[in-house]
Amino acid sequence: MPIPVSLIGAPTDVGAGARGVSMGPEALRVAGLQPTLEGLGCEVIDRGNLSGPPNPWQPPVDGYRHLDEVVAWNSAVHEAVYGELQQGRLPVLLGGDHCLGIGSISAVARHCREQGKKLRILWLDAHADFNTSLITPSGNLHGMPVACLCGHGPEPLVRLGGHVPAIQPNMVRQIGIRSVDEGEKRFVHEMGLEVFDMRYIDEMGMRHTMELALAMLDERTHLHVSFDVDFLDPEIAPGVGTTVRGGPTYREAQLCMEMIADSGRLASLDVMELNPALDVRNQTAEVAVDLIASLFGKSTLMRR
Ligand code: Z70
Ligand code: MN
Ligand code: MN
Ligand code: MN
Repeated sequence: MPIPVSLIGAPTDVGAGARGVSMGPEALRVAGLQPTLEGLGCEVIDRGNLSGPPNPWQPPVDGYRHLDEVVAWNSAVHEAVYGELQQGRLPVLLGGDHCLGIGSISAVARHCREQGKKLRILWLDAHADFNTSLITPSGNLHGMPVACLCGHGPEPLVRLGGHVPAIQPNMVRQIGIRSVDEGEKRFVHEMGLEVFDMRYIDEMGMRHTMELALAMLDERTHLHVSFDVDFLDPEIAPGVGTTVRGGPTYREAQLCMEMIADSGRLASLDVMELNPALDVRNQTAEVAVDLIASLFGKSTLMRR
């Protein structure tokens, strides 16, 4: 049976520190996301783009930049993702900045509670995105979604899915992390987040890392992947707001995606922080589409 996939564009950069990720959804479409997934046997509907307030480009207030706009966009994302899950479809959120992971994952968590499913979240990112208003160096909400989902953040974002907190830290596995702020580092440790940082991947390899990140999944597990494109090394993915050196190579990233595909549990996906304004001839979007193909089961040979 073909996998029913729904593409949902969320063209905004209200949570980011640089303008341009609002163009991410269209760049992914131009790079051929829909035909690529169809070529792998998925049944794909492109729902088009959500709408929301423009980016007012204001300084932070009480530790948050553009909080009202971020709430409006996340509410729209929450309803859209929840609607697709209720119809038995696999939502692919095309960002947009990573603050939208709050709307997306709170919807996934709500669906899992209602369906009695277990939830595992793989957070592929250069950043831990675990800041709060008290420790953020920037006030940018794309640096705070994991903390918000775990119940630490502004009231309207923390209760978006109706259940506080939306998720438990032990549902999350972070992979590829290499840029964490000082206060954020302490908070990650305090909350006991499971982080496979780049040092771990260097020492143990991507294969071992993914075996652990995907350990103990079963047929009741909903696997959500939140893919921040800055996870990738800037050599292959220059088109992101903040490049951070020392990320996974093309081959490491492919293996990561292939092992997720092999788990057979992928049930929702975010593709975030792609910035076409900083890209070179859409190459980062093309790399992202390549990797998403692997995530949906593209492989070189027949697998046993
Ligand atoms: C920093 C902050 C960030 C990008 C997340 C950076 C956050 N930790 N940047 N994704 N591109 O401002 O909170
Ligand atoms: Mn479901
Ligand atoms: Mn991120
Ligand atoms: Mn990031």
